[in-house]
Parts: sequence; C-alpha cells; structure tokens
Amino acid sequence: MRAHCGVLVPCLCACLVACGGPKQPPLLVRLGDAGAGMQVDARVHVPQVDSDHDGVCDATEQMFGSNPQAADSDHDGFPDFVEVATGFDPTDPTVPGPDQVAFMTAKSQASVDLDVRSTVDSTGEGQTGFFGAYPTLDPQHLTASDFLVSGIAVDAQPPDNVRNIVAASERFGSVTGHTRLRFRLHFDYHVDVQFSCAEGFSFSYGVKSDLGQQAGQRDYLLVVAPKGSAQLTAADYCLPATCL
Ligand SMILES: [Ca+2]
Ligand SMILES: [Ca+2]
Repeated sequence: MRAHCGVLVPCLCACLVACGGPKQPPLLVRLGDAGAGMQVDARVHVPQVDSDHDGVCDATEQMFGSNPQAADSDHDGFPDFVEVATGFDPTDPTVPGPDQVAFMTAKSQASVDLDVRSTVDSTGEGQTGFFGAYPTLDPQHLTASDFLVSGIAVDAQPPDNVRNIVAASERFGSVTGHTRLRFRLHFDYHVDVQFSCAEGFSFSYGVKSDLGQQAGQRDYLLVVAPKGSAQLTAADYCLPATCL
C-alpha cells in the first residue's frame, strides 16, 4: 500500500511547501556527503532539523509517524528517506515485501527479472498487464520506466481459467473466474548514468480488462545500486542534499 497518496512525491512536495520547506525536490547525494544535524534551506531561510541525518526532517518524520532518532524506523533495511520518497510506509516492516523488490547493480549488462502477480475475478474477458512508474527525486529524472525492457505474461492459476496467453503482449485471453495471473518484468542497466549510491525507483503493476476495468494493482520497488544487493546497507542509499 502507498503510505499516504497514490503519487507520493508530488504529494510530499506539496506538503513540504505548505509546511514552509523546500519548494523544489532537493538533489540526491551520497549519505557520507550529507550535512549533519541542522540543515538550512537558503531559499526559504527555514532551518530544517534532521536529528538522525537520514534525509527526512524531524517535522516530516512526525507527519509520517517515523522515528526522528532512527534512520530506518521499521528496521526493514530501507532507510526512512527511501520509503518516504518511493511511497512505502516507513513504519511498516512488511512493506516493501521481498516479492515487491528487485535489486540491480548499476553496471553495463546488469539485469534483473521480477515476477509480479495480479488476482482478478473475470467473466470471460481478456486481461492485459500494465506498468506505471512513479515520479522520483532522481537528479537525472530517471524513473523505473528508464530501466524496463519488457514485460511478459507467464502463467495463470488455475490454468484452465485462461483460454490462451499472448506472452509478449502481457495478455491473458478469455479469463473466467477467480484467477491469479503471473507476469515477468525484465529490467536492465542501459542508461548512461553513473550511480555513486543506491536509489529506489517505485512503480505499480496491475491488469486492465477488455471492459476497461483495472484490478490487482500493487506497488513495487526497483533498487539500482553501485554494488550488489548482498552488500547493500541502509548507509549505501542516496539522500537529499537537504532533508525532506
Ligand atoms: Ca530524520
Ligand atoms: Ca525502513
């Protein structure tokens, strides 16, 4: 579930403007390059306190219910800033779940597949998957769409509920009954951008019926990092130059 609204970054920015915070999303910097404790936005001359130096101002942490003294309030390995910026709840350790995250190393020819599933109640119409990237704070304005290469329809449970599968079109034809549809998204690192720290790119995936009805939509996170996920810690993620 999204933490507070469907497209969180614009929502967060609007909230911050209303609160007297930065009027534009700040650029991301590596954690070690971030300022400490008291940070000042020169444009509005409002001091922003970030007690735990995690890129989320104390006032914003209060708004989200996260711990202003802990960079990873719910101890799920994703810093509060990453969860706030990508729309996941920084106080719920179950999100993003393991099946909602794909890690990809930021190097040439690196790639990752992520299986996503949507459950529908269908009455014989076709069901087609659709991908939607959320806005990000990336300084190059990259989104998950910039890494997506393809999506395919894989299989359904129970199989007999589907007449045919057009894999490359992300489509299941003539779906009848309560059916779980599986798709596979393929991402690769083909952008001409260097990553000095890890970033999260959130997106949603769901299905749309031939009747125009949407169902089974869920949010996911693609993490792009300079090194493999096995070595990745909360301190490896990019932070904003001034706290959100
Ligand atoms: Ca903080
Ligand atoms: Ca967290």
